[in-house]
Amino acid sequence: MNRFTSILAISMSSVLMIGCGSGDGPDALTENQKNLVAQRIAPVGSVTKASELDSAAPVAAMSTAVEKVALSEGSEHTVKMLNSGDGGNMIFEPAVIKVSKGDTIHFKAVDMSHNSASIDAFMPSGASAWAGTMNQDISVTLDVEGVYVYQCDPHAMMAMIGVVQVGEAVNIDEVRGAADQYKSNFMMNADRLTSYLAQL
Ligand SMILES: [Cu+2]
Repeated sequence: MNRFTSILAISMSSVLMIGCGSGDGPDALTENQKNLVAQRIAPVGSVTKASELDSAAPVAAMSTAVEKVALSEGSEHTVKMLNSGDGGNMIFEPAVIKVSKGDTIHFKAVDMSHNSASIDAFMPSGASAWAGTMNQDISVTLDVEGVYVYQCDPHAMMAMIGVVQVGEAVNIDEVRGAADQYKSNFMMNADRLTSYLAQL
Protein backbone atom coordinates (compact mmCIF):
# COMPACT_ATOMS: atom_id res chain seq x y z
CA MET A 1 0.00 0.00 0.00
CA ASN A 2 2.84 2.41 0.74
CA ARG A 3 4.39 1.62 -2.59
CA PHE A 4 1.08 2.01 -4.36
CA THR A 5 0.49 5.37 -2.69
CA SER A 6 3.88 6.79 -3.54
CA ILE A 7 3.66 5.70 -7.17
CA LEU A 8 0.26 7.34 -7.37
CA ALA A 9 1.55 10.51 -5.71
CA ILE A 10 4.52 10.76 -8.07
CA SER A 11 2.45 10.25 -11.20
CA MET A 12 -0.27 12.62 -10.05
CA SER A 13 2.17 15.40 -9.20
CA SER A 14 3.99 15.09 -12.53
CA VAL A 15 0.67 15.44 -14.29
CA LEU A 16 -0.14 18.50 -12.22
CA MET A 17 3.25 20.09 -12.91
CA ILE A 18 2.86 19.56 -16.62
CA GLY A 19 -0.75 20.66 -16.47
CA CYS A 20 0.14 24.00 -14.86
CA GLY A 21 2.53 24.71 -17.66
CA SER A 22 3.80 27.91 -16.04
CA GLY A 23 7.44 26.75 -16.02
CA ASP A 24 8.01 28.67 -12.83
CA GLY A 25 9.28 25.62 -10.87
CA PRO A 26 8.23 24.45 -7.41
CA ASP A 27 6.90 27.84 -6.35
CA ALA A 28 4.12 27.69 -8.91
CA LEU A 29 1.73 26.27 -6.29
CA THR A 30 0.88 28.14 -3.11
CA GLU A 31 0.94 26.29 0.24
CA ASN A 32 -2.85 26.21 0.20
CA GLN A 33 -2.93 24.72 -3.26
CA LYS A 34 -0.36 22.10 -2.27
CA ASN A 35 -2.55 21.10 0.66
CA LEU A 36 -5.57 20.78 -1.58
CA VAL A 37 -3.61 18.59 -3.97
CA ALA A 38 -2.38 16.44 -1.12
CA GLN A 39 -5.94 15.91 0.08
CA ARG A 40 -7.16 15.07 -3.39
CA ILE A 41 -4.54 12.40 -4.05
CA ALA A 42 -4.76 10.78 -0.59
CA PRO A 43 -5.98 7.18 -1.05
CA VAL A 44 -9.51 6.35 0.07
CA GLY A 45 -10.06 3.06 1.93
CA SER A 46 -7.44 0.31 2.01
CA VAL A 47 -6.09 -2.07 -0.56
CA THR A 48 -6.31 -5.84 -0.05
CA LYS A 49 -4.38 -8.07 -2.39
CA ALA A 50 -6.27 -11.01 -3.94
CA SER A 51 -3.61 -13.38 -2.61
CA GLU A 52 -4.36 -12.26 0.95
CA LEU A 53 -8.06 -13.03 0.47
CA ASP A 54 -7.36 -16.55 -0.81
CA SER A 55 -5.20 -17.71 2.08
CA ALA A 56 -7.24 -16.95 5.20
CA ALA A 57 -10.81 -18.21 4.61
CA PRO A 58 -10.43 -21.96 3.78
CA VAL A 59 -8.27 -22.66 6.85
CA ALA A 60 -10.89 -21.20 9.18
CA ALA A 61 -13.64 -23.23 7.46
CA MET A 62 -11.77 -26.52 7.81
CA SER A 63 -11.08 -26.11 11.50
CA THR A 64 -14.78 -25.77 12.31
CA ALA A 65 -16.16 -28.37 9.86
CA VAL A 66 -16.12 -31.45 12.11
CA GLU A 67 -18.73 -31.64 14.83
CA LYS A 68 -17.66 -33.79 17.76
CA VAL A 69 -20.05 -36.36 19.17
CA ALA A 70 -21.09 -35.83 22.80
CA LEU A 71 -21.33 -38.57 25.42
CA SER A 72 -24.73 -40.30 25.20
CA GLU A 73 -26.86 -40.12 28.33
CA GLY A 74 -27.90 -43.26 30.18
CA SER A 75 -26.45 -46.76 30.15
CA GLU A 76 -28.46 -48.24 27.25
CA HIS A 77 -28.21 -46.98 23.70
CA THR A 78 -29.92 -47.89 20.42
CA VAL A 79 -28.24 -48.03 17.02
CA LYS A 80 -30.51 -48.66 14.04
CA MET A 81 -29.48 -50.74 11.02
CA LEU A 82 -30.95 -48.94 8.00
CA ASN A 83 -31.16 -49.16 4.22
CA SER A 84 -31.25 -45.38 4.13
CA GLY A 85 -30.57 -42.72 6.76
CA ASP A 86 -29.64 -39.07 7.07
CA GLY A 87 -25.99 -39.90 6.36
CA GLY A 88 -26.60 -42.03 3.25
CA ASN A 89 -27.57 -45.55 2.20
CA MET A 90 -26.72 -48.80 4.06
CA ILE A 91 -25.91 -47.10 7.30
CA PHE A 92 -25.92 -47.40 11.07
CA GLU A 93 -27.72 -44.60 12.90
CA PRO A 94 -26.18 -43.06 14.87
CA ALA A 95 -23.00 -44.18 13.17
CA VAL A 96 -20.77 -42.64 15.84
CA ILE A 97 -21.61 -42.91 19.51
CA LYS A 98 -19.77 -42.23 22.76
CA VAL A 99 -20.83 -44.23 25.80
CA SER A 100 -19.57 -45.04 29.28
CA LYS A 101 -17.76 -48.18 30.34
CA GLY A 102 -20.23 -51.02 31.02
CA ASP A 103 -22.99 -49.52 28.83
CA THR A 104 -25.08 -51.68 26.48
CA ILE A 105 -25.71 -50.99 22.79
CA HIS A 106 -28.87 -52.43 21.25
CA PHE A 107 -28.47 -52.88 17.50
CA LYS A 108 -31.98 -52.82 15.98
CA ALA A 109 -32.77 -54.61 12.71
CA VAL A 110 -35.11 -51.86 11.48
CA ASP A 111 -34.49 -52.79 7.84
CA MET A 112 -33.70 -56.28 6.56
CA SER A 113 -30.41 -57.81 5.39
CA HIS A 114 -28.15 -56.22 7.99
CA ASN A 115 -26.17 -57.33 11.02
CA SER A 116 -23.58 -55.90 13.41
CA ALA A 117 -20.21 -57.57 13.79
CA SER A 118 -17.05 -56.39 15.50
CA ILE A 119 -13.81 -56.20 13.50
CA ASP A 120 -10.71 -57.71 15.14
CA ALA A 121 -8.40 -54.88 14.02
CA PHE A 122 -10.66 -52.28 15.62
CA MET A 123 -11.08 -53.23 19.25
CA PRO A 124 -9.18 -52.43 22.42
CA SER A 125 -7.14 -55.39 23.64
CA GLY A 126 -9.06 -57.67 25.99
CA ALA A 127 -12.46 -56.79 24.48
CA SER A 128 -14.90 -59.51 23.38
CA ALA A 129 -15.87 -59.86 19.74
CA TRP A 130 -19.49 -59.98 18.62
CA ALA A 131 -21.24 -61.13 15.46
CA GLY A 132 -24.97 -60.55 15.10
CA THR A 133 -27.22 -62.80 13.06
CA MET A 134 -28.66 -61.32 9.86
CA ASN A 135 -32.04 -59.60 10.31
CA GLN A 136 -31.91 -59.86 14.09
CA ASP A 137 -31.38 -57.42 16.91
CA ILE A 138 -28.28 -57.91 19.01
CA SER A 139 -27.32 -56.31 22.31
CA VAL A 140 -23.68 -55.84 23.23
CA THR A 141 -22.35 -54.77 26.62
CA LEU A 142 -18.96 -53.07 26.42
CA ASP A 143 -16.84 -53.46 29.55
CA VAL A 144 -13.46 -52.59 28.03
CA GLU A 145 -12.56 -48.94 27.38
CA GLY A 146 -11.51 -47.84 23.93
CA VAL A 147 -12.67 -47.30 20.36
CA TYR A 148 -14.54 -50.05 18.46
CA VAL A 149 -15.29 -50.08 14.74
CA TYR A 150 -17.91 -52.64 13.68
CA GLN A 151 -19.56 -53.45 10.38
CA CYS A 152 -22.53 -54.99 8.64
CA ASP A 153 -21.04 -58.08 6.97
CA PRO A 154 -23.02 -58.05 3.68
CA HIS A 155 -22.49 -54.29 3.25
CA ALA A 156 -18.91 -53.94 4.45
CA MET A 157 -17.80 -53.01 0.93
CA MET A 158 -20.29 -50.11 1.00
CA ALA A 159 -18.67 -48.92 4.23
CA MET A 160 -21.68 -49.85 6.36
CA ILE A 161 -19.67 -49.42 9.51
CA GLY A 162 -20.10 -47.78 12.87
CA VAL A 163 -17.89 -46.46 15.64
CA VAL A 164 -18.36 -46.73 19.40
CA GLN A 165 -16.10 -45.03 21.89
CA VAL A 166 -16.32 -46.53 25.36
CA GLY A 167 -14.85 -44.28 28.04
CA GLU A 168 -11.48 -42.92 26.96
CA ALA A 169 -10.18 -43.50 23.41
CA VAL A 170 -7.13 -45.38 24.71
CA ASN A 171 -6.48 -47.22 21.41
CA ILE A 172 -7.20 -44.35 19.00
CA ASP A 173 -3.71 -44.40 17.44
CA GLU A 174 -3.99 -48.12 16.59
CA VAL A 175 -7.50 -47.59 15.23
CA ARG A 176 -6.45 -44.70 13.00
CA GLY A 177 -3.50 -46.70 11.71
CA ALA A 178 -5.70 -49.71 10.91
CA ALA A 179 -8.32 -47.45 9.32
CA ASP A 180 -5.85 -46.20 6.71
CA GLN A 181 -5.42 -49.78 5.48
CA TYR A 182 -9.04 -50.88 5.94
CA LYS A 183 -10.40 -48.06 3.77
CA SER A 184 -9.13 -49.82 0.66
CA ASN A 185 -11.87 -52.46 1.18
CA PHE A 186 -14.59 -49.90 0.55
CA MET A 187 -16.01 -49.72 -2.96
CA MET A 188 -18.39 -46.91 -1.94
CA ASN A 189 -18.45 -44.25 0.79
CA ALA A 190 -14.67 -44.52 1.05
CA ASP A 191 -14.35 -41.49 3.33
CA ARG A 192 -16.93 -42.65 5.90
CA LEU A 193 -14.50 -44.27 8.33
CA THR A 194 -12.19 -41.26 8.33
CA SER A 195 -15.04 -38.82 8.89
CA TYR A 196 -16.55 -40.99 11.62
CA LEU A 197 -13.25 -41.16 13.51
CA ALA A 198 -12.86 -37.40 13.18
CA GLN A 199 -16.06 -36.98 15.18
CA LEU A 200 -14.57 -38.57 18.30
CU1 LIG B 1 -26.06 -53.85 5.99
